[in-house]
Amino acid sequence: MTRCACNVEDFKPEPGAYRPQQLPEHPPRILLAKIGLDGHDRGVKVLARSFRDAGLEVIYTGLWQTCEATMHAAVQEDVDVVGVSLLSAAHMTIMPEMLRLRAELGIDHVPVVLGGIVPVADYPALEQMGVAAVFNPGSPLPKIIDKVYELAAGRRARDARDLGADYEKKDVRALAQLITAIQRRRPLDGFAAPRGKAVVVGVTGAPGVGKSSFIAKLGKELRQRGQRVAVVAVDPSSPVSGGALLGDRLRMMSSPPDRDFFVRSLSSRGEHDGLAPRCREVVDLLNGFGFDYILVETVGAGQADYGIHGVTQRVILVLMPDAGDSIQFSKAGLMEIASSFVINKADLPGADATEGQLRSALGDRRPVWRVCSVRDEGLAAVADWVQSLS
Ligand code: B12
Ligand SMILES: Nc1nc2c(ncn2[C@@H]2O[C@H](COP(=O)(O)OP(=O)(O)OP(=O)(O)O)[C@@H](O)[C@H]2O)c(=O)[nH]1
Ligand SMILES: [Mg+2]
Repeated sequence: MTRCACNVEDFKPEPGAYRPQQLPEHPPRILLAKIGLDGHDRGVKVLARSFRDAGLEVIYTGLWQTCEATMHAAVQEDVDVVGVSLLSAAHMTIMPEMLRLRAELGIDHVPVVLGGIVPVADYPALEQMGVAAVFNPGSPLPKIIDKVYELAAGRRARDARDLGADYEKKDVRALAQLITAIQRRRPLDGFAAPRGKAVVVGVTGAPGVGKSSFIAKLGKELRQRGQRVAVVAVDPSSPVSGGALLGDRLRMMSSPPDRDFFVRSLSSRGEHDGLAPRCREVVDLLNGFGFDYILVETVGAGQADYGIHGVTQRVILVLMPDAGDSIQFSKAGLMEIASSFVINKADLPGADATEGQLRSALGDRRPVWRVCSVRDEGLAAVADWVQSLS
């Protein structure tokens, strides 16, 4: 393998403390994408952190995405800006396809910006095809952040009555924009979601136990059974900047994209119950849209974070091997409100012991499953239980 020509050690990221002069009341949302085989994710990660510190909500979808999956994610997430990072010299192929899909999906109002290794000679052609801005490795972060804020500020919210009419026609863009309207506390002009009959299940557990990975695979299993699935995934927002790095979606990206697997990332925006503000209204909106199952992922939870109990019919508590012993499993709070337990990462040592201690501490009939989300193992039994709730 050829080594890179440049010295990586020379790179010193600028501190991410820059904030624009005037922060808007609600954080703008940007989706950051790495498309194709380009594995250079260092720059996009620096950006994600810097955007978060500058008060933006950042949805990072991870490496090796397709144009199609990225633009479908932009629709569901109702972002204000899409940012593409390309260091693979494929920009003159990928950007026209991104813009074609933007038009096809009816989200021409969303500016698409590009950053990475892009020869200046290509800038005019990119601008002409409709790319809103191009940034190269020399671009100062404050300049990038200001431009993103400027582009996001140019967006005009649609009239709630029009959105309501399109929602009733099952337009997924209207659903996504109504979620934003709810989150941003805009008046809905009398619009109310119809009653639905979805089963609403909460998924909670400590940070990093694999909640998102588990939801991705449970959702896949339910989709294979012909069920329509929506996910609300909450990640923490910064108490300092108000921004957030919304990383749950990264585990749930599917290619080709699936219209009946709707994922919406929300930030906690100062709520302390593991959920986002107005989470129940968001769930009602998804319910009225006709999903069969709605899965709500909390922020990485602690023992006293049981707000999810009030929003969902059942709660799955995700644990992992070596997560504690029978004393932890006997404590009050989260353990009490769980309807069932998933020991994820069952491929790791200690799953047997954790299951034994959990079962002995529970002493009741609540189900316990062992799952390995990364290997797609153990999901069928959980899906059977979820379906039995209908
Ligand atoms: C580090 C590095 C690597 C690392 C990547 C580690 C990682 N996880 O990212 C490793 C060693 C793995 C690597 C491998 C390769 N690399 Co390399 N790599 C680099 C190097 C030296 C630095 C990139 C970097 O991290 N910069 C620091 C970050 C912070 O900056 P940045 O990514 O440019 O991002 C900034 C801006 O561009 C901008 N930006 C970037 N994205 C976005 C997105 C938006 C929306 C916005 C607004 C702004 C923005 O803002 C960021 C912050 O300031 C560059 C050379 C260079 N000087 O750029 C070569 C370079 C990118 N690599 C190159 C090549 C060829 C390769 C390999 C093919 C080499 C090989 N034959 O194996 C492989 C391919 C790997 C793959 N799968 O894609 C070439 C690409 C040539 C081209 N495009 O024409 C370069 C340019 C080196 C060269 N001059 O030949 N590489
Ligand atoms: N070994 C192993 N790793 C897993 C498994 N499931 C998830 N992981 C890894 O665990 C890490 C965290 O996974 P996530 O799904 O993001 O965890 P999370 O609980 O949603 O994290 P937060 O939302 O940040 O609380 C990732 O690196 C996953 O790849 C599994 O079954 N086995
Ligand atoms: Mg998660």
